[in-house]
Amino acid sequence: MKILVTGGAGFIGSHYVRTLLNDGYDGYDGYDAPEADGGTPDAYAGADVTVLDKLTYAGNRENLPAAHPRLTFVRGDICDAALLDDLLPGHDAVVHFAAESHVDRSVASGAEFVRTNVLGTQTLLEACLRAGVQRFVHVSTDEVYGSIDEGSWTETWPLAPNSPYAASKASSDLVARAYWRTHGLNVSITRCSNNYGPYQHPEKLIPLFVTNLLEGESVPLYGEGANIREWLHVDDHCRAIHLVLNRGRAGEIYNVGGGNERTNRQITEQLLELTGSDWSSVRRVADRKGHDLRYSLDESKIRDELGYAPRIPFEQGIAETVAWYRDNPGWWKAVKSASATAPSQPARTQEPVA
Ligand code: NAD
Ligand code: TDX
Repeated sequence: MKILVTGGAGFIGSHYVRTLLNDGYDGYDGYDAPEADGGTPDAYAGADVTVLDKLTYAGNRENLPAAHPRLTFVRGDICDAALLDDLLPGHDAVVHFAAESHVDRSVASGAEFVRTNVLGTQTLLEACLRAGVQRFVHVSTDEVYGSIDEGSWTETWPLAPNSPYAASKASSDLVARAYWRTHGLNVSITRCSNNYGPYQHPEKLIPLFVTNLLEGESVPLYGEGANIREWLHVDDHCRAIHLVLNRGRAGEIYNVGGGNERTNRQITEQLLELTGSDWSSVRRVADRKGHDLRYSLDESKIRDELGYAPRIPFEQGIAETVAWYRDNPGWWKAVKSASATAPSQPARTQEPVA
């Protein structure tokens, strides 16, 4: 088997690739397979992995092994149809993480979000048809549903995205579904809540706050800090994606939540405690434009149909995450200084196979 992973040098994609290369999904350890399924083994165990990543400010080659006998790393753009036509033949599956992912950046400028997230996804889907790729998992987000004051979204909820980021993701979900409905491409879509864990870019709430606090700097809390997010460890998200890759049905959408709803004030309080800081380090700043109040997913479909259950309790995961940033200052200091200076560099190069 051969899997192409787009965006595999980013936060979630690199976690997925590292786990694949470490044979971390074999047998779905930790999951209750549905009885009818009899605990189907991982069809992609031992697969070769091609990572296609543009290495924007958010991508980092150091998030992946420098060399591995089953890894091929290609620097390139999912909008580059000629590159995709070269690369895709021979791949059995595509797991599509590549995206512009930061809401605040989309508020400042939305063009790159539409280009990569919408046009890039469509270019990739079209190339998959040409190459005869058999399976496609499109990684999406809970933000496509908008904001919900009470209750939780099921997969049939209407899409009402509020930020340019969320709108571009909702558009790409619809395009992905259309390639299933029109062309019969075997596409499944996952919609996950907020992830946290190691190797997350320090522009996002948790790594920004942790790294600032570790450096003795203040942290910018938007508005009243009353906005609610549902947090899931990146490892649980990736396990859900791999489960959907193996067992998800064509044309179906699977929410991936976790049930850990927290206000941003609660998250801040916890990070202050874990870093030995106090509220004097917190700066109240102007709210994000169009700031969604609350996200909450109903994930009974993936639990009931695929036997998924997250396995990292939030208190444990957040403590381990803070410890990881404390232990790896070299990683985030380099990322912080690079993203302060370097623009995105589109380029295409392929590394030799190890
Ligand atoms: P990220 O920003 O850390 O990584 C994105 C990766 O995509 C980077 O490596 C970047 O270089 C690459 N990329 C960007 N544009 C590209 C292009 N045109 N061609 C090829 N590669 C390109 O993002 P992340 O947090 O790892 O998110 C991964 C996916 O998961 C995204 O699709 C995002 O919408 C989705 N998601 C994220 C979260 C979250 O909490 N972070 C939650 C739900 C869903
Ligand atoms: O400095 C900050 N201060 C602050 O109060 C930042 C960066 C964020 N926040 C708030 C805004 C949100 O309510 O924290 C919350 C989380 O913010 P982000 O980390 O930017 O995440 P969010 O906007 O919720 O989007 C994330 O989850 C869904 C990911 O970035 C998306 O890619 C994913 O789809």
